[in-house]
Amino acid sequence: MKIRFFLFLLTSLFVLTAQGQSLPIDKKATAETKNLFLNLKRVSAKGTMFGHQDALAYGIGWKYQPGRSDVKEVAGEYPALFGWEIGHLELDKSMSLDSVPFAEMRGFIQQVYAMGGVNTISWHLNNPVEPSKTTWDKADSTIAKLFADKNALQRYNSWLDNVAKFLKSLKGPKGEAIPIIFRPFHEHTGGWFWWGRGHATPAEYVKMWRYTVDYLRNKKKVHNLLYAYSTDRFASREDYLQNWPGDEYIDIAGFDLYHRPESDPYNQWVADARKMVETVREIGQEKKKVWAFTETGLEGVPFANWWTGFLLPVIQDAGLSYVMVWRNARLTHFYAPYPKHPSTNSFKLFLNNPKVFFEKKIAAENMYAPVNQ
Ligand code: BMA
Repeated sequence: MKIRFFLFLLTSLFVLTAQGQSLPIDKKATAETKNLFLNLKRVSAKGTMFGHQDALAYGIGWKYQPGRSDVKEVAGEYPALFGWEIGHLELDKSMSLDSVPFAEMRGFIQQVYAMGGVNTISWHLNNPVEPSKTTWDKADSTIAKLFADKNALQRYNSWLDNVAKFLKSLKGPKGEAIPIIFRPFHEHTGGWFWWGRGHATPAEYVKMWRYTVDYLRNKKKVHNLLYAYSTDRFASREDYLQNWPGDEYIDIAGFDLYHRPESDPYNQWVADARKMVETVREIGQEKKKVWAFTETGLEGVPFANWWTGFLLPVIQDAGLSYVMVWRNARLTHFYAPYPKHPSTNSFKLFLNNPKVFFEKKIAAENMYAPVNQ
């Protein structure tokens, strides 16, 4: 009896420790958010979700037609993960910088949640020190200036208030908050955003990140977020971790890397991306986080075998939670196939890979239900 009790204690301790290491960074995360985090970990052992930015909002040759999605028209089903972009929410605009009305976006996010898919949000925010300047403003030391200027900081707080209000307005049928993978200040290893390399020191970046998380979580009581850190190209593990805000500030370790055959040798992207996938896997495993390929794509997908010949070798057997391609904005700027596109056959083969998850497989996984039920 005594031994059985001891064994019971020991097992409980193991389970508790494992779970303790596996919880989202927000101790007050809603039940559905906690469940999503644990399910992301569980499902990533089985396969990788495919995601598409703005998938329900528009595609090649159409805009805002209920139920439509280029991916669905090619694959017969929706992606598993959907990306949304809230740039310009901070400016009190009614639509995003990519012209998606926020009211519509809310509806799309609810639709995704209802069908068991996963939502992620990025934020190409303007420069909070000089708000008329865009996210691509390259003014140096914006973050240092922000924290040295009370008015600017107040402005940034009001931007976060807008973001918090929107995030809290995302509700499921029972009034529960819809969990969101939030991915701010992305691609910081590149120099094209005001928070990027060359325009902010690692210490400034970390300060900005922590301030943002603390404000949303502690001040605004937003508890439906998992936070994704997503670099652009990086050279090594040290490089990847240079701006890491701390294990207690990140839920998902990700990176973005586009395939640009015009500037790189044809096949270089596969080797580079694979190497980076291995690094985020190593870090994710060590730190007990989820890891993901947060943004990628080959503009226009000019290689008919891209999905199976290029993307699949990068993502396979790496425990990635998801891979997301960017938006189908127009004929000169798209990343997912649409009907009759030359890569549709390869896309269908990709979809049928047992380790690639689209909407049907992810719906069957009950991503918002408690794990072990
Ligand atoms: C870029 C392009 C832009 C867009 C921006 C933010 O990659 O797609 O057209 O405005 O992302 O979503």
